[in-house]
Amino acid sequence: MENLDTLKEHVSIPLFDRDQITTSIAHIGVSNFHRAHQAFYINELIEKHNVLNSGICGIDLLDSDRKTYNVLKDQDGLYTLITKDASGLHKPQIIGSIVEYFFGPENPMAVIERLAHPGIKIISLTIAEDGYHLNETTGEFNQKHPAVAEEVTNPFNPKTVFGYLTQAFKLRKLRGLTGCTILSCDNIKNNGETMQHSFFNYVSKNEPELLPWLKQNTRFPNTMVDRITPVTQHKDIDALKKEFLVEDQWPVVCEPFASWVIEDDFFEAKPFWEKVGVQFVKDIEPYQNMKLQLLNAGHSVLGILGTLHGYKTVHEAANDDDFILFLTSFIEKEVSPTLVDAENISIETYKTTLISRFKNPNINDSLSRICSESSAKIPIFILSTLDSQLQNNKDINHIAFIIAAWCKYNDGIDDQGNTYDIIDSISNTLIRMAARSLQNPTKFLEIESVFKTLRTHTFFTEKYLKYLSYLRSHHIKESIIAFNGNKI
Ligand code: CS2
Repeated sequence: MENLDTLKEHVSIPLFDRDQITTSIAHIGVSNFHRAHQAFYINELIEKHNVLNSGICGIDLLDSDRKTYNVLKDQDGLYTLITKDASGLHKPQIIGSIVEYFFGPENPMAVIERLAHPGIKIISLTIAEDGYHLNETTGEFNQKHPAVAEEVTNPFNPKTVFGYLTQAFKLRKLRGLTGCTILSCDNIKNNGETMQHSFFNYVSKNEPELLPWLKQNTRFPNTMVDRITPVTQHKDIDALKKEFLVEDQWPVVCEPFASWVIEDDFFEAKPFWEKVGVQFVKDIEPYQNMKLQLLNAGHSVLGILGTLHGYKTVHEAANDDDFILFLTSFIEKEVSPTLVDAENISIETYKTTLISRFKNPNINDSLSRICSESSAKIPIFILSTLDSQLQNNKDINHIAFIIAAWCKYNDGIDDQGNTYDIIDSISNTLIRMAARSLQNPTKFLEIESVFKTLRTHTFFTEKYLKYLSYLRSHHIKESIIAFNGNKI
């Protein structure tokens, strides 16, 4: 990565002078997704529209991010984004919008100072569905989380995003500065509001005198983010070196499709991101529902059902006609009735593109990525649809089947006899309750943090129990075929 000029014959390189860039965005959680999405959009903004004050300061806070921190530091924040379409066209592009990079565990005060700097106008986040530490049942911030318990006794060495933000905003207040916009880019409903709720709840418990200032000095727009970005594999690194002569220790692969919709509710004037296709809207709801309930739910369906069969990737499951028939009929009968069209987006077009996005064989997205943290994903992606359908006395057969299949998924063994890991922060509970459901089939529904009171809803449980019993004695493929043919 040292000599960008020598690469330009093979890949596109940033056409701007990175030394001229100033930073106005701090991003916490420099994931593959961030690097394929926001950092890509900002790179376009700087390159095509010369918005030089849009640089990103990348920040990671978890010990487990040390390896990625070392790589990005080594590469001066540069990395290759490899966009792969279904026809096999690979377009590598070096992204230069991350111009600074900080690592919390190495120097927490430097991170706090950077977040407190008045030049930072937007603090964006990808901290994953389970990073908001909200107790699903009470709606309260989970003060008992070990990282939170540790940082409240040592506030200048924070562990969570909430601890860092609290210290940074205390400094801003003390220095007579203003606040900024906090932009959640995670796949959760009303992600901005959720962040605000978690953060304000945390502050009211741990630093209550900061709260009135924060209320006046911050904004939390909701967003919808979309671009399929798999985990980087060794073969991507090797192919980049062999085919394009680029030595990158951690490139990112993604699909051509990208979309970003944001509520127009910024602390200061909204940024010029419309120039690169970002859509600013008044109300995120129709956009987020469409995306979470179609794409993310579709992923979870293929992930759970596909893993049970023995498939390893999204495209394998999406290219199986029985699986896709099940998915499309779930979408038509149970998801579509809960969605409404919104400005500049047609649900019908999104649905059609979705299936070809899933089928793209070059993305190689692993079902283990999709199924990871399902206990946080299923309530957002699938149970919200169930709620609306139940409220309107509409069809819920597919969802009952999917939840029954998820129970069986937690047995950890596929129909070929191979085992797989359950990657989830509550994996012990999932595995235990799935095992106990062999004797007592409603047991799995007793996981309150996921299902709340669903087990008391007999209209749902009757169907769920019927499918669970069928799934326990048949392979998933047979069960899907029977379901599709209205035999169960
Ligand atoms: C996936 C998402 O994590 C998941 O389960 O559905 O990461 C998905 O790939 C992105 O939201 C695409 O926009």
